[in-house]
Amino acid sequence: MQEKILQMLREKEGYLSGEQISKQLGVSRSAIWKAVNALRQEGYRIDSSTNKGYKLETIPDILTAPEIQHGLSTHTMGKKVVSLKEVDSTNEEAKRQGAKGAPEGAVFLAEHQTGGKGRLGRKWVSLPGEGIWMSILLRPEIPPYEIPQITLLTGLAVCRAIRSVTGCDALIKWPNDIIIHGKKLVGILTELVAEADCINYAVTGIGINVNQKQFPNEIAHKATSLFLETQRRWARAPLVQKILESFEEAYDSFLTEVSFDFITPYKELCVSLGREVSVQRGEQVIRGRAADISKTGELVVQTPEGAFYPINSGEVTVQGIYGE
Ligand code: BTX
Repeated sequence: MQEKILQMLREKEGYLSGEQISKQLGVSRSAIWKAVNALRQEGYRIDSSTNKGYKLETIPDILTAPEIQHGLSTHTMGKKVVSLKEVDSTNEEAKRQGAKGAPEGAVFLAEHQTGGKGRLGRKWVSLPGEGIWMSILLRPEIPPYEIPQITLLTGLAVCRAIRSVTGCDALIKWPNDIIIHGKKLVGILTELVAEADCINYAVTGIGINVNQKQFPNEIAHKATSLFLETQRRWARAPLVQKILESFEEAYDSFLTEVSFDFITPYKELCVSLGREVSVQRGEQVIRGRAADISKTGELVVQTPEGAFYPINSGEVTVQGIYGE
């Protein structure tokens, strides 16, 4: 009922009378009062006047299902939204729910992650309220070896969404970081639950620094936020919506179009190309120039001797951009 009242208040420009709500929803005035107070607790500013009724004045910066789904134009992504105050990791939550049968496109968000994860066992700093910590559950019918392409595709979709909503010059550092002015704005972690030749489900986790004014010492030199880049706060729900829309478009094309080419636009936004890079591959370190990205998403490194190495995992350090 709370959601229905919120929807009615959104649609009404001025005041909406208690009588009208009561008639339309078939509920008592006191039930309406209770629901309005619950919405206020969530941060909605709702004015009430004895003669005129209720008026929605401001919407809080929260990542709840109603805020994300209001006006969302996707057909699958975000049709189920689970919004948590605190969780160990949204990727872990998505995997737990994936095991219980949660549908493709389910989105898991948290205000605070107590155990936010980066790649290779690293930590992702996910303090409360200022960022977007979200995971999307996917059930793609593709062989497991194609999953790295989903990571690249997510990077492209998120980068495009950030550029379109904020106008920032966000770029992609292969394979999965989004950076602005050489500092990390977004991290993406894709995880897979699969048998040898088929995927049970995949989870793509996206961490975006949005309104942080500062970072803990250990990452302050390499992390940035949209606030630090633009000197203004950003509402997070519209950004999540744009990401889901942009991701769905790319993901659908990837799954259905035989010759879908997302590598060309990816390359246009990829800051790693043309730079000197070094790649740790087991004991070996390959040094050279990032010459290209292959059709299947590998970074092609050309050594000074002229040899080409396609790299599909491992740690790449790009000169002039933070390393790990
Ligand atoms: P990564 O391994 O490329 O990056 C982790 C490294 O980035 C850390 O070692 C640290 O140096 C730096 N770092 C940590 N936190 C931040 C931050 N907030 N901003 C900038 N730099 C940072 C990237 O891993 C993948 C991160 C995915 C995070 C999402 S959040 C939602 C989902 N749930 C979850 O547990 N992980 C994903």
